[in-house]
Parts: sequence; C-alpha cells; structure tokens
Amino acid sequence: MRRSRKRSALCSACASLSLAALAAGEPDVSGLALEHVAAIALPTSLTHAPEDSERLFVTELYGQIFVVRGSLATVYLDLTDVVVRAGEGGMLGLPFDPDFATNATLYACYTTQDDLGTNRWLVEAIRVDDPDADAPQIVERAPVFTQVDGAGRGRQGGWIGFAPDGMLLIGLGDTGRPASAQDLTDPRGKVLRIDVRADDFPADPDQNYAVPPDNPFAGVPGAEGSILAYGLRNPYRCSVDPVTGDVWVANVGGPLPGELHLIPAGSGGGQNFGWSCFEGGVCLNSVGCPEDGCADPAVLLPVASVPREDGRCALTGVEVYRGSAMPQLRGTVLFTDYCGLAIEAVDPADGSIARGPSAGQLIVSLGRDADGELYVLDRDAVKRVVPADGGCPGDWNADTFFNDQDFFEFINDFFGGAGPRGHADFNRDGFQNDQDFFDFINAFFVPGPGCAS
Ligand SMILES: [Ca+2]
Ligand SMILES: [Ca+2]
Ligand SMILES: [Ca+2]
Repeated sequence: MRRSRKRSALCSACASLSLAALAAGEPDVSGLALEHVAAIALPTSLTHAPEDSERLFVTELYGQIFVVRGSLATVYLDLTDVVVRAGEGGMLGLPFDPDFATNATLYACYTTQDDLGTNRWLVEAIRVDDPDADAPQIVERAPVFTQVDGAGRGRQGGWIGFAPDGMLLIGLGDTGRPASAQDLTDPRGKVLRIDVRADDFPADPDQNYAVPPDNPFAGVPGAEGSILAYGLRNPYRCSVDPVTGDVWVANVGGPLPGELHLIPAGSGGGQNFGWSCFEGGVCLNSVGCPEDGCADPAVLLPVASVPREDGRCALTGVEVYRGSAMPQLRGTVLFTDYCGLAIEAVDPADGSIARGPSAGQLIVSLGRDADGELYVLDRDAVKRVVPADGGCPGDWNADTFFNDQDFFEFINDFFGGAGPRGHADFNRDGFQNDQDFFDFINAFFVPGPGCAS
C-alpha cells in the first residue's frame, strides 16, 4: 500500500520547520572513532546536569546511577531497593531539572512493584542535599507520573527529558498492548508532555503533574491530556535538539528495527505515527485498526524506516550532533541500534543511512554531554564519539580554523571563565587545573596532523 507523506492540521508549522532539519545534508561519519571513557556494566542511559560540563551521569539497569568524572565512574545514587528489573523494565531514564543548580531535583524513570505486587512504571522526582556533590544524600522522593500496568514487561519505552520550554517529555511504550497506541484515552504508545511544577490531580498521590494547556488534546473530552504524539510502539530513546527544540523519536519496531520520527518544535504536537496500524509506511492491518485504516490520511510516515540490514534489530538511540569536536558533523542526525553495533547517521531528506565506527558490542543507548558531544553506551562501557584522526584539539573555538584566535579564546576561558564554554577543561578529565593550561599550550605550539589547513 503506497501512501504519501501527509501532515495533520495540528502540525501546520511542520513544513517550514522540517526544512531546517533537511538542510543537514548528506551525512559523513567516515572520520569518526569511539574512544573508551569509563567501564560501567549494564548501563541504560547517559545524560548531564544543565551547564555542567565536568560530569556525566549514567543509569544502570538494576537501579544504580553513576557519576563519571574523566574516566572515573562512582555511584551517585543507588535505587536498587526500589527498581524492579524484569523483561525490558528496570532503571530506564534520567533527566536533571532545568533548575537543578538551585532545586537539586532530578527525575528517574524506572519499573517497580507496589505492595500488592502490581507492576508500576514510574517517573519519580528525587531531591538531593547538594547539587554539586558526587555522592549526595536523597532528601525527598515523590512520584510524578505513574502508569499502573498489568501487562508484561516488554516495550516499556523509558526515555524522559526536558524540552527547552521546561516541560517534561516522556516516551512510554505500548507495554505489549498494541491497540493502546491509537487509543487517545490511554497514555501508552505515546510521547507525553507534562508540567512537573503543578498538580492537576490533588486527590491522587501517584499523579503529581499538570497538563500544559497547549497540549494537542488538553481539554478534549475523553482524551488523555498529557499526549503530545501517538501511534508509537516503543519510544525507548528520544532526544531534544538543543538548537532547534525538535524532538526526535527512536521508535523500536516489530517487523523493522525501528523508525525515526520527528516532532518539530512549534508544531504543537498531535502527530499520529501509525502504530499499530502502520510501521515504516506499511499497513499492518492489525487487530484494533479500522477497516479502512490503511487509507488513514492523518498517519505520518517516519523520517526514516531503518531496515533490517547490517545485523540491526532494535533502535537504541537518536541524537542531533551539536558539539564542537567534529565541526563537519554539526546538525547531523545520528542513531544507534542494539545489534547493529555501530553509530550511524541518517539523511532526513531521503532516509539514507551512513555507517560509522563499530563499538564491537551491543549498543544500549546514545547520549550527549553539556557541550553536545556524543557518547555510546555498550553493555560494558561508556564510549565517546571522537574524530578518528584526533581532530585538531588546538582549534579551541572549533570553527575549523586553527589560528591565534584559538589561543586568545582559550586564555580567556581559562582565566576568565567567560567564554562560550565557561570553562577550560582541555584534557576532559572533569577538572580545570594547570594541567589543562600546559596541555593546551602543547597542542597549540605542537599541532597534530588534524590541524593541517
Ligand atoms: Ca496529585
Ligand atoms: Ca579556531
Ligand atoms: Ca582537565
């Protein structure tokens, strides 16, 4: 069944906004390598605290959260007493509050069981005693969003992250109930958008959030107001482009390894990505879909349908590169697959895929730090995506030109802390100290081959 790409009325701004993404052009990932950062067994997600370039945070399947400084990973928080790891459940996602530096609050997404043994899928707010501590104490914990679910532990989703407008986005899978994805009364099979600073459910201790009034189904009788976009099987990982605010969704497929979908910033949401009636633009004619569901004009095609080639089996990450270490990669959409083992790039204009370096291991997630640099999580380690030739570290302002301006900007960042990065941790060990000064001076006056003009 052939269908053309259609846009819903709720998505009137999509066309112009998508063009910005399409301008990214043919991706080139040939010059990349993966560099070992730290060993962590069974990691699930990687993130950073706002404006904090010195630390990475990594969740672990059974409930630990690690802080990584340089190459050293230590336990940041331990939630193994509440996280129940089963099926595809466990510790899944972790964003820090946009105001973490002042409110010391982060959000954990995990599966657990209540006192009656009922499965719960939980987004929980956790307040710690000191936002700067590497081993803080938990001051307070409270559920924000709770999905009580009797279904199995498959297709849990589990990505959560803040959009630039301060709203929390949640990727919740269909939990093994395909029909839920097209059901607007059910939060499953959706990307949700909630306000964590208010409570629309004062009588319900399990739900402590508000529905933003500009959500596409807010106030629609019978609809779940938290829904931003629907028709998803398993939005295991999503990401928010820090420059455009576009939301990318890595939706794990059934027949396919998955689809990459786009919720453009300013679109207002409301997109229907088709599951469980469609996948990759193909009508599945599944139970619960309307008789004429294959002709549904409101279903959006994915930006890319990732084919079952090169060993791929299930998408595990999507990020738009906005860092500075690889200027040629800026604006490129990158993704990972669990069995594909490699970091790959997709051209949003035509869905074509370019294959980058292999991790040599199953890849469970893709994430980024505060500077926009990317990291792959395999089953045993955190690996940084780096230029294969080492790049030109002396190109401090990463404008692809190696010149005196880099020297002046480094000195300014080092002594003033006033540069665009606000720090000068040149050797990326998590600390700014004299060693960074000496290392930069060496890189500047003894430039490597990557600095050739
Ligand atoms: Ca409440
Ligand atoms: Ca430069
Ligand atoms: Ca350093």
